[in-house]
Amino acid sequence: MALAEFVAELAGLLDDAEKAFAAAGDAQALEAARIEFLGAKSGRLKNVQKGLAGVDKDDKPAAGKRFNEVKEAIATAFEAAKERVERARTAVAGRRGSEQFDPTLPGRPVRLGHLHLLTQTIEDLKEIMGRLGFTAASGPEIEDEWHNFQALNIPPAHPARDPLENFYLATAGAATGSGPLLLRTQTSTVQIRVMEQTPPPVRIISLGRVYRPDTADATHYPMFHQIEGLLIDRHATMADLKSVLRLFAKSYFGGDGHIRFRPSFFPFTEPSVEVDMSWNERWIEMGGAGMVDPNVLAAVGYDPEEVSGFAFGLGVERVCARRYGVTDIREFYKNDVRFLEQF
Ligand code: FA5
Repeated sequence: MALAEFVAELAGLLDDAEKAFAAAGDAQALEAARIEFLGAKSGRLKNVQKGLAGVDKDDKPAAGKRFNEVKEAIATAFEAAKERVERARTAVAGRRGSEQFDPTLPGRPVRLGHLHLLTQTIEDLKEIMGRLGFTAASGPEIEDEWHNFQALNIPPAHPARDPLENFYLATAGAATGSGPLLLRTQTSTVQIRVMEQTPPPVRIISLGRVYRPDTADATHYPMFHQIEGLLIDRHATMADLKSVLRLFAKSYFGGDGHIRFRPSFFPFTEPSVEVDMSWNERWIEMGGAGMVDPNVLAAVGYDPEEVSGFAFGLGVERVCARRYGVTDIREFYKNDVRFLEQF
């Protein structure tokens, strides 16, 4: 074979190879082109190399040199194409956010939370009652029977003390020697704790969690919050109790905050009332109240002949639901942000 013919064949091969590598759009197409031109067994470069044997003896060195140059040029063209395809691939992956980090992109905004509606409500209630001169007091959620029952004029045989009506703690009392302990069922316990510590007059509220084995429904939950109020003074009367609760309802619910009182019974108040709030043309029970029973005053060392007082305990979930139009108090505890972020 003449040298010129061999060189022309090499030139055509290089031209074809460069075009094929440049046209390959992805790794798969590039690999197909590589096999076509650089394949070890029957690639086109290999075939041309076989033609080298037929070149005239004197021209062989020149032909071999040119073959090596073209072989290198094809390899260079392949490497360049490979780099290009790789760059395109990582750019796509980077846009998907997996491999490349782009520091010029704007940051993701942080979602700020806010206080839970019930926490806001507790603050609101403290503020309103604060304006009426009541200061906030607190007590433990794990209580003994004296504060949850006995001092509140609830004797041992009373059905309210039934283990099925309470969350007693199986071992805690035995360990401390304080008698049976339970999760408090009402914030009225704090009345006792405050009166044991403070001589009259007393004007406190207490807000906190209480626990009862109640089945959850739209108006009940096994754990809920109460706001307790207690006022002890000389000559405190039922009229004072009604005024305070009416003022509270007007302040918290606004213009349509009507409440009514129904005769009722609590062991620790005499007389006792149930307090209802109006809601959508209906009356919903908001809490209990009454004049502190003389037995309770005596139990904490007060003189029932000297002082009198009133107490009330309202359901925080209930008043909050009424104010914000929430029709099911279970919503407060689902932790669904779509519900909570509305308030
Ligand atoms: C009491 O707990 C009395 N300690 C209230 C009291 C205080 C009376 C001071 C007299 C003097 P009662 O069990 O009715 O009362 O509960 C008071 C309020 O708590 C109810 O009116 C209701 O608003 C709310 N409540 C009761 N059970 C639940 C519950 N399972 N889930 C949500 N709220 C409840």
